[in-house]
Amino acid sequence: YKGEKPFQPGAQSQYPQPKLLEHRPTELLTLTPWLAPIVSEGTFNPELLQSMYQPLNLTIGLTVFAVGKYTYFVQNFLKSAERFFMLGYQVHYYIFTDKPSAIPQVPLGPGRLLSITPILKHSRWEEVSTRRMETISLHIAQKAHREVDYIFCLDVDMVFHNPWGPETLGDLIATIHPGYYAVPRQQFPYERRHTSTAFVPEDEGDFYYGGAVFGGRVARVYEFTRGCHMAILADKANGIMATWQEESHLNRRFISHKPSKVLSPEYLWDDRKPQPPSLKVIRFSSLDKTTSWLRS
Ligand code: 2GW
Ligand code: MN
Repeated sequence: YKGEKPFQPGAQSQYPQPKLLEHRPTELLTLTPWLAPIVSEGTFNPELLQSMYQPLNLTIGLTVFAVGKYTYFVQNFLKSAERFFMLGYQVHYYIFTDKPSAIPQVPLGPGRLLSITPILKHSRWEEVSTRRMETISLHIAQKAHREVDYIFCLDVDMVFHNPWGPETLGDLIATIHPGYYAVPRQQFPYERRHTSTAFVPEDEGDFYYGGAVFGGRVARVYEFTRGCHMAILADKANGIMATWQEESHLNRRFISHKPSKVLSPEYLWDDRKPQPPSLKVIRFSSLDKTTSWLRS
């Protein structure tokens, strides 16, 4: 940490006492079998976390890709991030795009920076998707490791609707996919072909995680994205592309390299789905994209 003042226990004493024997904070599971917290509304005290993390003077990186027609999403993504993402912290947005001139100017709050990195547009969309792990790992090694403490890697076809704060910080962060949180693992859309390095047998797996939201301490995200990239390269050498591209590899890797914290689907929702009663807030959600014009 580039830390300054340490947390003073006396500074924030006015919060309810934690009770071992009473009060389930949420209907959702709050702890994985490997003792990683599962973050959802009610499991944490935002003011307390704020008073603990604010003095650490952290910088949070955020990577997004906007290639081809997806530059369309950048404006609303950034506007909403300026309203809700890590307010009161230093934030560094990293936008990877084939068309820097198409990135709109969005006014940024104090302590918030944006840099644009030009990348090539690959002809097949699967390439765009699988190159993300490579691009992120290289960018961390070359630049971001010096500039940020934590980094999140997000899809751009999404918007923030509610606060996203220091409760999301941890060594290695995975997010439960909104489509599969109530589904038995046999039905997860893992890669099921033995010939892929992303292969997961029927009786393995914890949660199905979304490729649209992962992160952690910058060094851990480097290892993670590099590991995924190596697995993608191995598949490529064997002429195989995993069912859900890098999302399949991400899921494979999170089985052997467990996340230290898991974000509930509050942090990765889908606007086309109604909000279930078990989710108290939706913080980050994908837009209903008309795939016809975007993906053609
Ligand atoms: C993607 C699919 C088909 C055609 C184009 C693209 C595309 C993606 C593109 O033309 N330009 C581009 O910048 N992207 C970036 O990749 C963009 O940041 C986008 O949010 C991200 C993932 O593509 P997306 O959002 O269209 O795919 P989803 O929402 O179905 O993504 C899930 O599955 C993907 C694997 O195919 C990823 O793992 C993703 O993280 C998942 O959320
Ligand atoms: Mn998406």
